[in-house]
Amino acid sequence: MKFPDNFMGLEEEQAKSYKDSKAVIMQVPFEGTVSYEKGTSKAPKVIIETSKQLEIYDEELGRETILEVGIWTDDKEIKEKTADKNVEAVYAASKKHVSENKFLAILGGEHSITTGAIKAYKEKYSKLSVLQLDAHADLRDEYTGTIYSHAAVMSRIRELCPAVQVGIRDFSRPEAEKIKKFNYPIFMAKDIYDNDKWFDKAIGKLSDDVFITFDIDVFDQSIMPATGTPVTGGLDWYMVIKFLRRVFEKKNVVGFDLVELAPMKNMHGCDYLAAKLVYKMIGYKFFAKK
Ligand SMILES: [Mn+2]
Repeated sequence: MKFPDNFMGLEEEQAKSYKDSKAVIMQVPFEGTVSYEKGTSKAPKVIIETSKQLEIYDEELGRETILEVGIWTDDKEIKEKTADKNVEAVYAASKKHVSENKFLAILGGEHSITTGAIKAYKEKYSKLSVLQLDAHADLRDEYTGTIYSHAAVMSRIRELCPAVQVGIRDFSRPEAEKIKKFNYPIFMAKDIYDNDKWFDKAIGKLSDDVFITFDIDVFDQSIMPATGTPVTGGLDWYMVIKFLRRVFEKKNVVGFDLVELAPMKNMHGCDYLAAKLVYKMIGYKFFAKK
C-alpha cells in the first residue's frame, strides 16, 4: 500500500498493517465486454481518489471505521486482456486475501469480474449465496461471443451458488423465460421501489454466508447517471443502505464488489456516492450488529 495514495488517503502512521487490517480493497479496472459507454476502467482509481475527501467518522455508526478495523489498499491492478483470463486473475488474488481472513471490497471494472471472486469465496464457504443489486438480470447464456460477458455474469454465478437479485428492471425475452422456468428469487424494481416489505423476504432467501455484488446502476439514474447502461426507475440511496444494513445485521457478509461506475466529467457527486457506499458497507460489516 502506498501512502497517502490509498483508500481515504491515510499516512503510514495512521494506517494499520496488512496483517492488522480486517478489510482489503482490490482494484479490478477491467473493461473488456461492456456493451455501450466506456469508462468503468477508471472507477477504482477515481473511487480511491474521492475517498480521500470523505469523513473518517461514520455519523450513522458513530465509528471511525478505517482507524478501528484497518482497510488495506492492494496496489495491484487486475486488468487482463480477456474476460476469462481476468476472471482467473481475480480468483487468484481473491483467494490469497480470503485465505488470510480479509473482508474484501473489490472495485470494478465491469460486472464480468465477479465470477472470479465468487469462485474464491465458494471454496471457503461451501454454502455461499450471492446477493446482486442491479438494474439488469445479467442472465444471458452468453453475450457477444463470450460466456464471461457482463451480461451473462449471473448465469455464471448461478452455476456456482444460489443468488437473490434485487432492483432488476431490464432483461431480454430469453432471460424472462429463464426466470419463469427456474423460479429464481428476483425482486423487481417496480415491486420494491416504494416500500420495504420485501426486505426480510429477500434476506430469507439467502444462506448464512453472503457475497454482495453491487452494480451501481441499481440506483436511479437521477442520482447515478455515471454508469454505462443506466435504466430508468431505480432505487434511492436511503432505501438501499437501509436494506444493506439489514443484510449485514442478519447475515455473515463475507465480501462485496462494486461494479459499473463509469466516472463522468463534472459529475463528481457520483464518485462520492460510490466511495461513501464502499466505506458504508465496510462499516456495516464490522459495526451494524449491535
Ligand atoms: Mn447492470
